[in-house]
Amino acid sequence: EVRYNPAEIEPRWQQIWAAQPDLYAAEAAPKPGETGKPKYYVLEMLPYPSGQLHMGHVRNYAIGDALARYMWMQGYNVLHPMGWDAFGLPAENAALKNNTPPREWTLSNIAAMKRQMERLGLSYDWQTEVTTCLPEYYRWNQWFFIQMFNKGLAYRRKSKVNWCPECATVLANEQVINGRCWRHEDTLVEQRDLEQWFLRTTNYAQELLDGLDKLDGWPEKVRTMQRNWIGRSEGAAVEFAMEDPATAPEDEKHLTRHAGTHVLPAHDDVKASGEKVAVFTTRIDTIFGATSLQLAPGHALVKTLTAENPRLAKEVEDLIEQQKKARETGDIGAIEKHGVFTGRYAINPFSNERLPVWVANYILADYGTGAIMSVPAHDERDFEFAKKYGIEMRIVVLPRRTVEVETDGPQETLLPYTEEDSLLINSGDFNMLGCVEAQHRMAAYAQEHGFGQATVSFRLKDWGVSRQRYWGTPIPMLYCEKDGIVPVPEDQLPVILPPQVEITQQGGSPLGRVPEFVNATCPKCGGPARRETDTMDTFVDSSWYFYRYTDAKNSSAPFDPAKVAYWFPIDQYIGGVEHAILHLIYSRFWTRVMRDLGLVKNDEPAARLFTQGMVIKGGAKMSKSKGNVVSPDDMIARYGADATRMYALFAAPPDRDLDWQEDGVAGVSRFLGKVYRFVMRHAAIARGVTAQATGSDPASQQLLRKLHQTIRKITQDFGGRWHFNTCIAAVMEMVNTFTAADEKIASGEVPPATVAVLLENLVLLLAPFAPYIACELWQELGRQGDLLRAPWPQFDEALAKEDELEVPVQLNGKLRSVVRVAAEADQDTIRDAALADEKIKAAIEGKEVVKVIIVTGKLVNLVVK
Ligand code: ANZ
Ligand code: ZN
Repeated sequence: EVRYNPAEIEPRWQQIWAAQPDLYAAEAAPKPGETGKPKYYVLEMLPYPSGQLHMGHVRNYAIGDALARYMWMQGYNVLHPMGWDAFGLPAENAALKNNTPPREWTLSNIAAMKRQMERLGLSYDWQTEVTTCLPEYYRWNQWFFIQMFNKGLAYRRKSKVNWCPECATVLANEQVINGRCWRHEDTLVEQRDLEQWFLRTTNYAQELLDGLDKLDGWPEKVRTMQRNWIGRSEGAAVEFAMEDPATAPEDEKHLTRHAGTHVLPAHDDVKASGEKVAVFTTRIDTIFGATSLQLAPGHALVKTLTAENPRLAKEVEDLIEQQKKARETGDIGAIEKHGVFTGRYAINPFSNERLPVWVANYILADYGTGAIMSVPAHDERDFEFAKKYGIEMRIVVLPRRTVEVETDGPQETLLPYTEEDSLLINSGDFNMLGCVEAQHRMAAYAQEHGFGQATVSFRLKDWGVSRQRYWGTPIPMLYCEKDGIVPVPEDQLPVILPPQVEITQQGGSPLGRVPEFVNATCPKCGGPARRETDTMDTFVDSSWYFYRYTDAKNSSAPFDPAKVAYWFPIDQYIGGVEHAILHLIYSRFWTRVMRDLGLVKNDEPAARLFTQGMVIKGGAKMSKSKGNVVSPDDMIARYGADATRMYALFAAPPDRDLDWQEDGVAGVSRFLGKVYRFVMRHAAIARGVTAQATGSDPASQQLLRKLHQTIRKITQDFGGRWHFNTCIAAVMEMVNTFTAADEKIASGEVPPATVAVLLENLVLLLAPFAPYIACELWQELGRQGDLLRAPWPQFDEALAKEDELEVPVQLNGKLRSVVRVAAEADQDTIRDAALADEKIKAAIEGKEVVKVIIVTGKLVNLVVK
């Protein structure tokens, strides 16, 4: 008998496919007035060209490929592209290690991985390939950067930034995970003061948040992660004037802790110093309960205060050190609280009281305003702090019941009392208001009097995009002594990354050591200018690459807006959940920037997002360090690409983690062998015969029923749950049913036209999952035309319907009726049918059914009293 030999079949089809460059090419958008096919853009996240695919890639692409093939067969015009996220640090590390230039290393990795993708039989249109490290692509990063600069969306500022000593570069906030580098799990990120370029993601914070509500094609967990990352808080900003220390009461003019624990009404002589401290609070309603102000150690005013006070300076140093440590261990929220009284007071604009001003390690410099009013009676953290330092607590909010009935109750035991469905007390004109109403009124009052207003605070920060690295897009900016920051004129783009750059481990941007690169001419004054030597974060590249696929060869614009208007939004995006915050927020931001530049009409890049589970081995994520990596090449060599991909879909539902087991791949390979032999055994019968379900004999009926049930299952799953594991299991079951009928097929008991139906459809159902064997068998069946565009089989409900059985129903052993149920009905269904039968209902009227005995498919006996 013939043997299934993927090592022979697969390379042959690779050659056939490679000779047809348009095989997977999308059709152009229909011209106005034409109605084309409906479009479908299916996209898998582009890989970093590390040198070889891992199983996570294989799984991701097997899902996308099955979907793309299915949608073609459903008659859609499908765009299914692939590209390379080709800038980034590993290329520089490899250059250091092997002395290969990053460009060569990257391009040869791309070639190797592309070969692997071809071997896997993935249906990409390589004519739209995008490689982000090539000037054809990155010049548009530069162009976008200049557009953003001109709109004030790209700006340069000195600030505290995250620095990974291992990467020797700055990282965006999104790239710091629990205080560590996203690339180096064990490397603590440091804070440095540097001049950096930022993109104003915060301009779109509200829109990015609101947009999530409409993204119902995205997993809820991703939307929740983004909501938390954006972190919107409604509250108020309130300005406190600093008291002029010269006017402070005599006995408080020394720095003691004790002095800083009490709140006193400001007396008439107290004057403001002119300095102001703004606080951000979500609970302005508790402002009469504020008993201190707390500044972050990094707050601007702290610098002024410590300048005059070395003892304070020393203590603040300690606080900074503690914050740094806490950041490193990951959880600054759980920091052990410490603080120091500054010796100064501020004036509460609502109560006209003097609040001691402290510096505390639990206040962050980069959230809100970097300063808070501390309300120990109503905030957990403030409570803990005040208890430690003996700072006064003041109750200004209490449960309605307590306020209205038991005013003299033991209120202290309630503290900290943080509920908001309560009433204000001890709050001047605002007494007896509910908290929420008080928040509105007090914010309005602050605004009226010019010392505050309602505001919204976001956790999201602007995106720091400067990287002190070589292998990235040069930032297209010039520094002129006369004209300051000047963008490179657009007709001088791209600013080419110089090929010969010495990469060393020493600090500073490698481009800074290339004088030919650095020294430039100012386009405004013609004088000498210095080029920016930082490069862009590689997440810039991936923020818009999927737009470029629609028009990858355009040399005069990033893309033609008409093409993007046709293809966008992406209908289905598939990738790893690890990008939920990074790439998926940046690309939502970039889309909005492009929209506001008039380039795209869509607000969101992708209508639907699917995040597949991880591939694990022996319970752990596959990784070099764990030594449990299974190479796709090995699997392909041993079992073929079809079996490898099909196993990746079969072993688990696609959203769950998949435990890779080689036995399983072997099992799928055996199944494909069984399919191959079955089809080859009967191919001669079907060849030259038009498929038509003519057989009305029971054998044909049973086979057709199984076929149509399987078509129905797979069709429904593609449209909904994507449980490809159960789809493939259903095909396996169907093949078992078919092979059990081998003799009836061979003997002609099943008519040839019906055999043709079975074989043809079996091949069609396999096509999205195992394209090589499907193409091979399609040819063996003598079917002409491209399997890729063959219509997906339709299921016929009538044919799929199970046969019915007649089941006799007895009462106390005597036959009383017969009911019809589906052949495979379960016991409950059969019992319900018996009890619902009219004759039976009449016969048991007024009696009690004490027992129901069912012999499945044969008999029901009701025992009645
Ligand atoms: C007074 C107050 C009283 C507060 C009260 C809360 C309860 P979210 O929801 O996270 O936005 N806060 C403000 N800026 C801070 C900073 N830079 N570092 C640490 N804490 C800061 O939290 C806002 C609340 O967190 C603010 O409201 C402030 O404390 C604190 F009964 O102000 B609240
Ligand atoms: Zn100039």
